[in-house]
Amino acid sequence: MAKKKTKEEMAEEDLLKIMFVGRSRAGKTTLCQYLNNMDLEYHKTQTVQVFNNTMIDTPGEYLERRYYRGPLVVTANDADVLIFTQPANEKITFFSPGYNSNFPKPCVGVVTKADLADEKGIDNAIKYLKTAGADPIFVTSAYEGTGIKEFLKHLEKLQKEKIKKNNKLRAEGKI
Ligand SMILES: Nc1nc2c(ncn2[C@@H]2O[C@H](COP(=O)(O)OP(=O)(O)OP(=O)(O)O)[C@@H](O)[C@H]2O)c(=O)[nH]1
Ligand SMILES: [Mg+2]
Repeated sequence: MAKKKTKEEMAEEDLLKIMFVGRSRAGKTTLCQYLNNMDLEYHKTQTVQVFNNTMIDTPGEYLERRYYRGPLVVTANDADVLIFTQPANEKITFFSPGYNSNFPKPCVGVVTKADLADEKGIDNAIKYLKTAGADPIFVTSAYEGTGIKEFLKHLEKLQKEKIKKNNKLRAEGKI
């Protein structure tokens, strides 16, 4: 079997690009930091930020303010997959029902801050994400590292699918 390529060795167009969406302080940047083995440091995201050429981090305002709906959809053009994030310890959501229909892409749900909530809070966050059209949904805590392995495994699967699709297009001379 061929040796798996590192991200640096992979062709740019083969890299799976994921984009995080969620309200301010939902835990998007912390999750990006965790996934990139960085120290978890709080920085308010002021504008779209790209980690490692594969993760697009957006400011919470992009979801919260109607004014930013357009930029959010435009930014999503660069992503293969959207990650809707909903904190487990929040009783409200900024995701409207069927929010996924704004994007012609797979939308995965991530419940964040599971360490701050009880089962009821987690179930509620899952419900909000399901209603927003996210599927599948992972329950995580960047502080405790829970649920991240399952989330990464799913991303790995999507990454393989993207490479397979691109290889097919290459064989057909389309890319
Ligand atoms: N307890 C706990 N706190 C968390 C977790 N993830 C993030 N936080 C905290 O939540 C706060 C906000 O996290 P960020 O990752 O900056 O949130 P964000 O979604 O990027 O917010 P914006 O940049 O404003 O859109 C920070 O103080 C984090 O330390 C978690 O899993 N557990
Ligand atoms: Mg942020």
